Amino acid sequence: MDSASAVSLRFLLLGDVGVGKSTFINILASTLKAVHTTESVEEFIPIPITSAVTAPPAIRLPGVHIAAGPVHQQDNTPLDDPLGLLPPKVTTPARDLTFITLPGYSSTINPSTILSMTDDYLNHHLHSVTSIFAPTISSSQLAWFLIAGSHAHSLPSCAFYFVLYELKPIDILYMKMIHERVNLIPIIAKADTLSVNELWVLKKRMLRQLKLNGIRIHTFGSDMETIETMTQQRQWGAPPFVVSTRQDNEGQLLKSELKQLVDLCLYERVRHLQEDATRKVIDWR
Ligand SMILES: Nc1nc2c(ncn2[C@@H]2O[C@H](COP(=O)(O)OP(=O)(O)OP(=O)(O)O)[C@@H](O)[C@H]2O)c(=O)[nH]1
Ligand SMILES: [Mg+2]
Repeated sequence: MDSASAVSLRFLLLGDVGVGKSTFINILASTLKAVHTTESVEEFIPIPITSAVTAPPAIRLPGVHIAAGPVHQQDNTPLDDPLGLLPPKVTTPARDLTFITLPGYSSTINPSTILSMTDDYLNHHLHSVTSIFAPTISSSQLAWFLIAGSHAHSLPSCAFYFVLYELKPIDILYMKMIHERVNLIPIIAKADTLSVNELWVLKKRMLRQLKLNGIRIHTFGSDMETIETMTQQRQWGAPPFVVSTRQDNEGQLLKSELKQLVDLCLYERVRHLQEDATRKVIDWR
């Protein structure tokens, strides 16, 4: 399969300094099959003209790019295919994944610098993806391009927003600023440092706080009632996703929904991610 038919996904990692963003990328990469290349990348975003004259000419963001081949699943039984001559069935196309990290708000004396950088980052991508087209392009044509031509643009598919122990007022401010422009997926970081009971209390409280503040999160096609019911019934696999990058002696992740999150984002619900990201571009323009 050539790269043109690969699924191109771009993930942003947001959240304060030291919450585990870099470790998360490494652990996620280690769960992928058929990885061809993993390389460090940098993204440069021009600073808007309105910013202070003393500001550097561009924002430089570190990232990781992973090129993964198609995942084949051989579902022919030995009876159907005794000599193993039938081609394997492709279940997942090749993937072209980019992870871009924005600095945590404690990395500067003034946290609003980081919020405004994120604001500039999102606007830059929305402007560049829409400026390719005549303003008269229909919403359906634009949607088609954004999904089918994902290789031709670098619009983020979603933002993983890492929260440690509680949603602080600044997190709420941050999320409110971005939720209409990017798919927001809240992550409860370092879950191994909390008891299972504490995790459920936190999950429930976070959903309530998000709702109270009118923050819309990406739900992979489920409605919010379903997400709330899953949380009430203590069923894993819904946002906010509990993530731990710590492993036990057998290499199993401790208290983590990382596997479910990876399955949803990279395999099962890619289309929902792309459609929701597209809807946001259309609403924004
Ligand atoms: N207990 C625990 N520690 C973790 C986990 N993930 C990361 N850490 C530790 O937390 C520290 C920070 O992790 P990083 O991945 O560097 O965090 P970061 O968000 O990339 O940090 P900055 O890039 O500095 O903002 C390291 O010492 C990690 O080993 C986790 O799931 N559980
Ligand atoms: Mg880091």
